[in-house]
Amino acid sequence: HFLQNVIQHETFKEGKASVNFIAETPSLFDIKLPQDRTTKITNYLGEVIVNGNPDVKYKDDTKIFRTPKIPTFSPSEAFPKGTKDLLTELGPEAFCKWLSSEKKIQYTDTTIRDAHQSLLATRMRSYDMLAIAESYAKNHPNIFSIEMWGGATFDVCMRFLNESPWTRLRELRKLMPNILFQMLLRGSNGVGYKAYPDNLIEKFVETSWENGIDVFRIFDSLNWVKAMEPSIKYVREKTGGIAQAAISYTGDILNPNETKYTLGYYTQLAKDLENAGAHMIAIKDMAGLLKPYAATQLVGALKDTLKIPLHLHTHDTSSIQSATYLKAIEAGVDVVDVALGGLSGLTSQPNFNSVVEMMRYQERMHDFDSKKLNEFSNYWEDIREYYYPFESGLKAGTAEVYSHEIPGGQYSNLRPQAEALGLGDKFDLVKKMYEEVNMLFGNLVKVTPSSKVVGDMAIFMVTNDLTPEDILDKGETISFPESVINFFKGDLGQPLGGFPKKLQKVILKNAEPYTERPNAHLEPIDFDTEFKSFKKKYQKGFTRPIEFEDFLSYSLYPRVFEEAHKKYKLYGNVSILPTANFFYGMKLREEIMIELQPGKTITVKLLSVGIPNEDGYRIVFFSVNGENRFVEIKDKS
Ligand code: 3PY
Ligand code: ZN
Repeated sequence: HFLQNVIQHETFKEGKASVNFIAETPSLFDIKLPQDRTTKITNYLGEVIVNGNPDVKYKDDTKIFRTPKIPTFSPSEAFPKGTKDLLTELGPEAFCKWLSSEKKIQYTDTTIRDAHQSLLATRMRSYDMLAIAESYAKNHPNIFSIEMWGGATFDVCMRFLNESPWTRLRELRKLMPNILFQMLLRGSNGVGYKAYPDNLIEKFVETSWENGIDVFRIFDSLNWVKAMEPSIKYVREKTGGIAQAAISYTGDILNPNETKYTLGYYTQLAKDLENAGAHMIAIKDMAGLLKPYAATQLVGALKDTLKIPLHLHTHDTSSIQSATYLKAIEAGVDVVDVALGGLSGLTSQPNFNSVVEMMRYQERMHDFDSKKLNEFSNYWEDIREYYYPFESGLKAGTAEVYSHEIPGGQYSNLRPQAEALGLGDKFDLVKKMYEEVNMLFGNLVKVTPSSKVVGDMAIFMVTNDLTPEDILDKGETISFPESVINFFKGDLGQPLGGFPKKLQKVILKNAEPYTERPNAHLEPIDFDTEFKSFKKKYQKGFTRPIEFEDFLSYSLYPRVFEEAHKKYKLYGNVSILPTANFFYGMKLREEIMIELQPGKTITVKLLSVGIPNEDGYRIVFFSVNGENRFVEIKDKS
């Protein structure tokens, strides 16, 4: 390193180095030794041991974790044929014809996307998914699809888990090559909370397919067909995958006084999406509002209207959604979304294991090995324990959901968001305000990101002790949250029936709203030039090659990527750590195995944690493969 410093020095390169060059150039002695992977990972462990994981707000030191058991499978046997093989063989159109002709009810397993997004604030790590992936794909190859990507998982991967979402996708794909992979795409909002340039969405769709996504569930947070059309087109033109367009369900079609979100509204919306080129339609019941008898009507009407297959998604917040599935299955729905028992129910999806049993010996039964399926449920039940700080606190189903209409995926986030602002005790008020804000805003479809706007406003109003009347009367003097202002400007598109005009004026003050697609205002990305400079900037000092996928992550979430990149430089790949150690560090004398790469495993034992020295640093001693190592960690307490 010293020599490298010498030969790279300008004076030396120009041939001007005198005999005193070394003595006169102290910077030659600035030697940065490359940190090896073991040093980085022990630095991470040391940091969490001394200061905790900043994402863990409460730690229970008495907690004893059970050992999750992976159901047996044969590693040497080939993967049995599944839906992914069928899609490759048939292509999307013929595949969907096959699906329509299938009598058996089909299942999408949402455990590793929506279930943990809705129960555990999206914190599930790849480590726990990868451990079970091959066994699952070999034991249950007859699953229609695995929802495993998109929605909030994309940014949470980088923001809180120090992982690349792309690596998760590719690693899972290798271990589950036979079953369709499904993602949730927020149409023109990609996997973010705002509109992005069209050509970014196009590249994102194409690259997601190349990395392993097959089924793209496309929705818009205001059910605006115009905002979904480009994504449907990109899936059709740039991939061999399935464009599944979603109608987001709100209100109650059974209510005789409903004038906005009626049965006619939904069937027309679905027809428009079919005409826009969707291969399939999904009913996206993000809050779990579709009651059993409403399902009979809605599914029946959609089956009569559409030529393409129909998929139903719900959340079991009220605890009666398996009855909705029963009615939907009777009415002819093709696929339903379920989560494995241990991560099902409440704000998550209905219980896969139990729905399979509900259908046993019935006309549309789809056979699964229940004993094995229950073992997978038990695996997730054990794994879930690691994530206790992220539980939403909801203990039982609640009929309140029919009033506040908070989506399952938002519920598990809204409470911590409220708690962080000191509103933990006022969560009841936040839920009530959510309902009032919805009416104030004109009764919206509420799903990411429109649901976040309503949530932000509700929290803002509770914090500042404001009523809807205050907003209308004194709004001119109030500075509203940024997401609310942007929403009323038209940044998320146009809601059904338009914006309430008076309120829009109050919120926007003098700013002018627009009515065309928000993406129309955005400059396209020049991928060639921008990726080149991105690579140059971020490759420096980075131990893995920067890839185009990183550039997409950066384009969607620049600041989040930047932070994740810094942490990666510091700690390397922490996704290889067992989950308990990632969140809670290590206990004294605990010994763990870490697989640095396939075939290279190290054993790390925590020997001691010193008292802080006068500068506040503690020495943390480990034994790594029998050799002593220490790291110095600043105690931030
Ligand atoms: C998401 O967009 O993340 C959702 O889960 C919406 O329901
Ligand atoms: Zn959902």
